[in-house]
Amino acid sequence: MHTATSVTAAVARAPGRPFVLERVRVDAPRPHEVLLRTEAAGICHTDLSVRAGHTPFPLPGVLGHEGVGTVVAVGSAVTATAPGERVLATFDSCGDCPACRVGRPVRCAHWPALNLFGGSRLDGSPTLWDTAGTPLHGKFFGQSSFAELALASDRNVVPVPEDLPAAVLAPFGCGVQTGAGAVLNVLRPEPGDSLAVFGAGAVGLSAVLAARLTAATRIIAVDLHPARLALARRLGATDVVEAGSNDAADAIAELTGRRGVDRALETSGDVRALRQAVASLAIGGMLGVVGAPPQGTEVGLDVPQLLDRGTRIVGINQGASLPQRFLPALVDLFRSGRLPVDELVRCYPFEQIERAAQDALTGQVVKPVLLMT
Ligand code: CXF
Ligand code: ZN
Repeated sequence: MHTATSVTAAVARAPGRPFVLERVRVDAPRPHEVLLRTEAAGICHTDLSVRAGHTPFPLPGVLGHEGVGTVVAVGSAVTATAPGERVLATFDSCGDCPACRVGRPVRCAHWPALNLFGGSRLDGSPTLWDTAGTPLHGKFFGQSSFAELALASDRNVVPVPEDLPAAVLAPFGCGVQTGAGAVLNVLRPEPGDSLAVFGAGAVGLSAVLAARLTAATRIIAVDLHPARLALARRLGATDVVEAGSNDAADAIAELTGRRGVDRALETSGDVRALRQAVASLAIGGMLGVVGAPPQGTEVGLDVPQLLDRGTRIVGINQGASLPQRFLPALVDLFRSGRLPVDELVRCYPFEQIERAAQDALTGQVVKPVLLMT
């Protein structure tokens, strides 16, 4: 017998079906686990991609991977946090594989099982049950935070200040970390460099905000929606390209005196945008890829041209972040006004999760955040 607590959660029952608020039972924490009372949870496109059946995670289950809350119980081996502390939940890692041991948790050998495909603890035990006692898939990104309680771990929670709004802190756990980390940890533009960001959603706009903290002198945002581009400009893009009515690579060539950009970041998950991003690079340029098309998607590339031009294309997971170090730094930058991610957020009561999801899908809202309390 387990001691589980009954709470309300948004259950994704089957691909293509809406979220349904249901009572679920959440397991008690095992030795390295941390139980949070969720205050807020952001919606990321990966949640919606799973729900659409494009990203594998077993359903029925509970999604949500940008949770903020207060610790209510910890397992016997937890020393990193304690009941009463407010924490941000991010991606999970095992702590024990070669990559984790050298401080590279995004390269954890168990990353897919812990964050996506597993739907349970690594040992296969369920963490959630419906009212009929049937197991539901949980542990999405080691948290499943579209619920009033989220079972995280001592490796995927980071303490956060009490005086900042939960709704603004939540998206740091995935979207902000992904966009800002891609720029600050991997692409690292040098003084005078140009950077093009494809896709002005939460990840792309976080990248624009982060680029403004570097000495890059040209920050070009590319998107289909004029409203997104207007926001990108307000947040620090020096130039914008409307991708619907222009060939983005041509427009970028034009903007850069036919040189191309030193750095590009693809956040949209659209393979046409990915090809344009490659075509927009200067000789020796580097493209970071963070936007995920449906599982199995491939893209054609002109290989001789890659060699001639010394192009670097790098996939970046979660901004290559070491969350315990990177997230507090980003939160401090927000506090001092240098990373105004509050501009991206719109809040919804938890009950309106379906409306929030629709508003994200239609592009009306950049980052919907659900408020549980
Ligand atoms: C995603 C990135 C693309 C693969 C699935 C996980 N990360 C966060 O949402
Ligand atoms: Zn995400």
